[in-house]
Amino acid sequence: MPEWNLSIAPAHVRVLISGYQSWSEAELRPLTDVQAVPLMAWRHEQGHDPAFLPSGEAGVWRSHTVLALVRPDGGGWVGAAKDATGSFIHWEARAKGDAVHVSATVEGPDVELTWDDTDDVILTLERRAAELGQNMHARTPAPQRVWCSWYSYYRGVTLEAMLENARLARQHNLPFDVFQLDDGFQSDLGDWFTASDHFGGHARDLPAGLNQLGFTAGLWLAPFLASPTSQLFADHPEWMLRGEDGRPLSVGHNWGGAYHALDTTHPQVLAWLRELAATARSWGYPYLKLDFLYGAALPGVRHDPTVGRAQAYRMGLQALRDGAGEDAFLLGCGAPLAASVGLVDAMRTGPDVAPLWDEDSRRVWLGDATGPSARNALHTALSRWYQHAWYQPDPDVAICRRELSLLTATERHTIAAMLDVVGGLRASSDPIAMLDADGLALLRRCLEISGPDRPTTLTESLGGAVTRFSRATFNLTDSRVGDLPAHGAQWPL
Ligand code: 9PG
Repeated sequence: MPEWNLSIAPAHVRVLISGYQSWSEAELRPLTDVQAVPLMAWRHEQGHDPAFLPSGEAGVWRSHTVLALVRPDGGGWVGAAKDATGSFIHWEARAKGDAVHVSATVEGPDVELTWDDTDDVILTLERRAAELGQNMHARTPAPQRVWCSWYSYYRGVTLEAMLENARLARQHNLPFDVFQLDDGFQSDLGDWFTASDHFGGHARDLPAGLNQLGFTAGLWLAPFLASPTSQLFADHPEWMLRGEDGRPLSVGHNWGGAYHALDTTHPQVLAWLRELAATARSWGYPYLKLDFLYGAALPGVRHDPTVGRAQAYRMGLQALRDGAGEDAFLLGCGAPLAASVGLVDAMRTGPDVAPLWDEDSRRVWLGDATGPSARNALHTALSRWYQHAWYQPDPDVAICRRELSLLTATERHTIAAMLDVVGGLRASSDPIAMLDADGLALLRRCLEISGPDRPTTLTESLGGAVTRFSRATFNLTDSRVGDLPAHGAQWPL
């Protein structure tokens, strides 16, 4: 296990970490702070890597794939991996008296790690991230502007609501590329080919109407999951990831209960995944949002015990890519980040946005900042700015509506600024009919493509994240700082 001892007082060091998967926190914090870990055990497998959790301790910070330590002069140390195709790379920084101790472990086949002592942490981290991207043949698609059904219709989405929003978007000449149907069209988790009762049709009935209006059709799938009530599980219990007792593991908690994960080392599972992606493609969906992907990488007993977790994950994702086709656009979500590079076009780089700023009770009292809120989404997506070298970052949707939302005008503006700074995929979920003139103007601004911005400093932060960029400054704290209101951004509209 590579280790480094740095003779620097921990009180002078900031740490920049990136959590395991899309929804896990990324942060820029004083090293002496506590790295929060959720109190509820089921959040460990749904928001983090249960095999390498956040420490829960003061002065101990864990990070996946990359780690940076920042000195007061802006220099510091950057740890990174050259490749993450079949391995998970775990970094830990630990305050020890007057020194900082760093260690790295590789789960899976050995990979080359890099450790830089640098006078410019920002640049060094960007260079090392770019190197990993090149080594893993990161995909560099054109930026997509996406309307997604989730954040206003949630599971109640209907075929007619999709078409109605697409018609209105066309009438208003809104520059969307993709209309993406999210969770709710399917009869059960795993039963993707049969429609839910409320959807009012079948997913295959939608693309033609969207195409006529000039939009590409997108579809959400959670391809590595199966609900205990699904036909998929009833037909193929042997396809599931198992516990030591030989029984299918029950993991996570969503859709009203726990669910199972597919064992992607099983050849029949890989064949099914190829067929699933190819079928969605044949229905007219060249854009797929592949969600809850962490399921294939959970610890468990696999059909082929010689295959590690990261490798098993990659095999499952490769099967989806093979089925969808080389030219399909794949957006990963709830996904181990670095292990996806080269197979996905875009990746969610933070928790879900919600039409509210923060949920203190869950974040502060339960130690869980992986839940849906504007604050959590901003905090994490901004702190992963360098990952544009790995995939097109998707920091989640803008919210421009005033109705059905607790966000203030300041907070809506801050989300828009974040989308500009991250410079990746643009998405919105607002029912178009709900947008007044101001809402439409803000949405148009949010859909303006820009390249990724760079931080100006990592030695200070307004709220525990990377908050100072060349094009905008963010105040993620709950108090005014100078001219910047709480939750505000200095960013010219
Ligand atoms: C559909 C949604 C949307 C959304 C995704 C994902 O940790 N969790 O419990 C958790 C549940 C749902 C969730 C994210 C995290 O949302 O990010 O865009 O597609 O699924 O069900």
